[in-house]
Amino acid sequence: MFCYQCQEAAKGTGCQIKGVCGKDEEVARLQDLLIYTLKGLAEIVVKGNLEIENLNEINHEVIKSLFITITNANFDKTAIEKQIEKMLGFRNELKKRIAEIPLGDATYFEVTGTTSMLEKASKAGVLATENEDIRSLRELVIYGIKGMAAYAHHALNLGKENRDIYTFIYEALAATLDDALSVDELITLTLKTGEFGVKTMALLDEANTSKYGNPEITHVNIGVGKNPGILISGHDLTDLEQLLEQTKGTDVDIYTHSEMLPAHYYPFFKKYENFIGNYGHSWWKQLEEFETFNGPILFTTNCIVPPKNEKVRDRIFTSGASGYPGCIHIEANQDGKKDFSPLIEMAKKCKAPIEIETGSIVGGFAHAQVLALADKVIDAVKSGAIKKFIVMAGCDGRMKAREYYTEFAQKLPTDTIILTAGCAKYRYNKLALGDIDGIPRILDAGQCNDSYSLAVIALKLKEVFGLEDVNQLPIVYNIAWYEQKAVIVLLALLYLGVKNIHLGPTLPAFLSPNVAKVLVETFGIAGIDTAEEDIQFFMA
Ligand code: SF4
Ligand code: SF3
Repeated sequence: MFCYQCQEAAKGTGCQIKGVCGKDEEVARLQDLLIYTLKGLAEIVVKGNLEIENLNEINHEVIKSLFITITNANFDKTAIEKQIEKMLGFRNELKKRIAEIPLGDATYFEVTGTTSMLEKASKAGVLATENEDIRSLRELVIYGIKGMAAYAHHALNLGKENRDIYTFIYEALAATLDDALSVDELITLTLKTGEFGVKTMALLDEANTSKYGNPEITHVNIGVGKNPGILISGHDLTDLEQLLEQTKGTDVDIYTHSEMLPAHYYPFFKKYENFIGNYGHSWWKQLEEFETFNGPILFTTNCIVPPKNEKVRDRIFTSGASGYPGCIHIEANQDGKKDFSPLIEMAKKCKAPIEIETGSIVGGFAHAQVLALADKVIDAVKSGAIKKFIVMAGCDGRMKAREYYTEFAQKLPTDTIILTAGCAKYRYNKLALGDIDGIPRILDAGQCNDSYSLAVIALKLKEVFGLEDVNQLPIVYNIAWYEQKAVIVLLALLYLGVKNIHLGPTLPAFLSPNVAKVLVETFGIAGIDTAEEDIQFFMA
């Protein structure tokens, strides 16, 4: 196996024996083959000029397949094999629809059973591209569309889709097979990936807010109640809605975990009396926190950490693109409805969660809420009470080097405001950083996709202050990344013209020295230093 798609790639270069994430060789290879299958299918769609409108089910399964391969989403070999078979079936069906045009191996290969899949995968992975710059750009695009697909999948679950996004995904997948594309053309494709990243995050924002209302300032309880609970993790709000509906009026409480925390900020979910609060921290602390939670856990998406304790594993359920061997997967029926009764029945027999902390955290600062406070914010900037906004959105991870973000937040001068989104916030969202004229010093917009909100806020401020360039604002970017959704967020920011983004705790292993150089020279991308030095740099 060879995988270098996330920030924790072994030795900063790539996982070759087993993933640091826990993904084993077979799962890694099957994920590679699933991606290769999608590339072949996309080549048929693109070269055959097939109408995207007529490919409904296939479009949906393509984005689900991409989502399955995101870091920490799906460790279930059987589920991935089934998805490969399904996508090969679609690929072969599409091939029949087009006239004879020359097509490549990805559109023709056949596999039967695990052994032949693994054998084929060994020639279809990342290292199949020999030139390291081409490989780097191809993977940058692939990781970007993985993130894009995840967000498109959530929007689709809410009944919103945009076929232009699917068209782009096919174009990008097929382009990664095209040996005629130059480095420059691949760089252009990378920026276009960012453009569609913006479109996808806007679509998901529309889907979320039109159904659940605009996030608003909310204090979220981090303590526990007396009833047994179900813990819901990941990013899918439709799963949460269904779970709350199915537990309404029962003695089973619902708690959010990690990236599901921002659900509390939406007005829609506030009516559920059994929606108690948020339990624990970001994803990588789950092994210990699931033990004390005592009840069943539902993963709607990433990030799953392979459970070491069987008793905990037996309480884990998955849905959507996520999966783990030995855990029950809750399938949606044709109308998208899921039956969560196995979790509810299990919860009734479990003890209530053990309290691991008390108090509350505040959030809900997505674009509508911040723009409602715009006058106050603008006055504070004009009076000098707010000197800088620091965007610290992104992902959290288990590396010790990430203590940097806590230290950075703690040491920031008191006339700064942190704008955050994604699970990166858990490194500082429980610090008592106070407020500036009533504006909390940490403004949490929501999940990683709500980084879109931070871009909307920046564009609005640019307009209000009459500036020509978003980079003239007193906003700096110190982003933490881990998995591929952060890649699409980064590409989206680059597309919007944001410069000088600092990215940590380490730069992606998949950036070859030449590609990294282009990003540094064109966009001013930089890594991180010590908290003190970076603060000095940002405040200068
Ligand atoms: Fe390694 Fe990350 Fe790939 Fe897992 S996802 S195998 S940790 S690079
Ligand atoms: Fe976190 Fe996994 Fe990326 Fe949605 S839950 S941000 S890492």
